[in-house]
Amino acid sequence: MSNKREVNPETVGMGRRRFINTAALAGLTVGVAACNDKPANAPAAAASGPVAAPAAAHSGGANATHLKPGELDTYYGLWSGGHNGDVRVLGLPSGRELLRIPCFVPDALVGWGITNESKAVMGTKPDGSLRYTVADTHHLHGSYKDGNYDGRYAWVNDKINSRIARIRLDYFICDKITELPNVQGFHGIFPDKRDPVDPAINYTTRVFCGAEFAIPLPNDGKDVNAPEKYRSMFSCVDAETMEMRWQVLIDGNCDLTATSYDGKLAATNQYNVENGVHYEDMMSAERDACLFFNIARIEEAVKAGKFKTVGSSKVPVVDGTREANKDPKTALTAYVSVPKNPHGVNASPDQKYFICAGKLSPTATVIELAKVLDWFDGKMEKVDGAIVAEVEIGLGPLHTAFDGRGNAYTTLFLDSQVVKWNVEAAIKFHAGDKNAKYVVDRLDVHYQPGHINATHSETVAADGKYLAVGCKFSKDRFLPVGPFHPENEQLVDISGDKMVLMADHPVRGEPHDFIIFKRDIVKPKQVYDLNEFPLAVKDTKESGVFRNGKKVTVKLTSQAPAFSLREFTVKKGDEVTLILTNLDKIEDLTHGFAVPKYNIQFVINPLETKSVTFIADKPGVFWAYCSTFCHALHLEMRTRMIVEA
Ligand code: CUK
Ligand code: CUA
Ligand code: CA
Repeated sequence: MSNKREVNPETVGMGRRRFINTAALAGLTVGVAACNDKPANAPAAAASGPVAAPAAAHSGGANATHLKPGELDTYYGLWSGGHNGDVRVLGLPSGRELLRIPCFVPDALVGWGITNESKAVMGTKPDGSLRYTVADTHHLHGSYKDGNYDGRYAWVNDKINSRIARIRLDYFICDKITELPNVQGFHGIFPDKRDPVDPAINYTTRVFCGAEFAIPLPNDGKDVNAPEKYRSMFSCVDAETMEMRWQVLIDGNCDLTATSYDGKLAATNQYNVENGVHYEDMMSAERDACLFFNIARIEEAVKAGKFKTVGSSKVPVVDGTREANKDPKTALTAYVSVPKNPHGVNASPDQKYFICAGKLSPTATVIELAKVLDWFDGKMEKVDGAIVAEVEIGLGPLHTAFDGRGNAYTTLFLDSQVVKWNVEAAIKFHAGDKNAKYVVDRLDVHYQPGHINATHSETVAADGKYLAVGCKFSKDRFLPVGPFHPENEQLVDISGDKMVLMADHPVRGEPHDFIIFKRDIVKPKQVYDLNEFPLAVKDTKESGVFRNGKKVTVKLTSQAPAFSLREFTVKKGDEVTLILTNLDKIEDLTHGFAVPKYNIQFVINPLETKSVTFIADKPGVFWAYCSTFCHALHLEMRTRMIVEA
């Protein structure tokens, strides 16, 4: 019997690969007719052949994905969780999920959104309830030092409510969230890699954020029916304080974001230079843009007071529109044209190029950063002179990764492939050398790939070992589980000339972007420091019930298998703040605290302190118990909360 899932041909009618291609192309209407042309260097079977035979399983050797019991992975992966609103930590090459880091939305396992500390990070309304309970994380990037990850922080966006979250990579927790003012659809995110002016600052101090949707500024109910007045902005957040530094008013929209290694440039691809409100309008122009920001000049303008503010926000907004930036010598922005509705923008590890994928155009556009700087210096007349290649690579190109050996790997959404192409060969081809074979290899993936990333891909340390591909559709690759399919994260060995598919991993929807780095980049702490927590109950003797009118503070500690208070009593109607410190300092000795009928549950790691505040509105006896298995007497680890009527 075959181990492969049976598929009823009647419900499919044709190869699934072809089916989705046809459907996707139909949805894109006539504007993408150009996409039907076969890419120049494409092998004959590439564009829309029948379902490909699965690649042979990768056998043995250093790159096997199967680790022996007890063996550790060699790489970490940080994955965005899409509209789960979380961040996931994977071990690679095994693909094992090690942790989910809650940031924007509540998480019942650890009590994120339940404890006072997490609510303070997430943001609350005046009544103390959470301001938002939904989020959509897409893009996640780590902090840099000397062009490589330094393992301090990662940042992730929330597209729904335009928030940026920071992850501390010492504890793998979210410690700050900032809501960007006056923007919607915050999508692309990228930290800078050094300061554009001060060479001593060779690490991340800013994070750039691209907003996709244009809105009236301010969005206060005026101009709602005047879409020609809607505008979008590019934002800069301080990496340390997480406060807004500045914003740039732009023409068109932002999508993804990239930064140069010298700190001088940031960019966003634009798919809506048309400022369209409907998709037909957004795809009416033949070319859109990659919009460059001159960081040093923007900050000089802010310093010189050449800015406005919008609505109640105090954040300086400089003018980055086309009209105001025609003179290269003073321009803050430069609009390099890129074919039809480009998607990603990615910085090559040789520090020279930004690459935009065409999406509705079967091309990749290579922009040389030195030439963009030449334009800003008045040394090049037309900014489009910075385009050094625009080559056909396949249908529906979205995102690009790098191997550090001069090759780029771009996902082809419509072709369900990854195309490996050589950047310098593409530049030669574009310059007229028609013998330059820039497409090196193609690999079928399953199916409809979006993001792609390789080990240390967007750093100077790109090592060309593994490539992960986020496939949006899994279709027949896993046991059926009803209509809602998992996605398929595929791992590819890129250490040789040919890409080799190594493994499929079902994932809960919907990861977008991710980064992969060597395990020695981070040194996670196994136990908290008591001093991280201002409320810490540092000694069991500090435990007790402390009353101040109707406000009651309950302080307790945990040490397996007991809480320091065997019971505690409050009165109906009291506002109770319960502070719990776990005084166990042994690695992996986590306790939990769950209170029946009061909707309280959180975990408490070694030497961690958490607090909750609630109204004791239900009289009775409530067995608060340890919810995390910690000890042979775990079930006995409880305390009685007595609420007197
Ligand atoms: S977008 Cu998801 S596949 Cu948000 Cu980076 Cu391209
Ligand atoms: Cu403490 Cu279970
Ligand atoms: Ca467009």
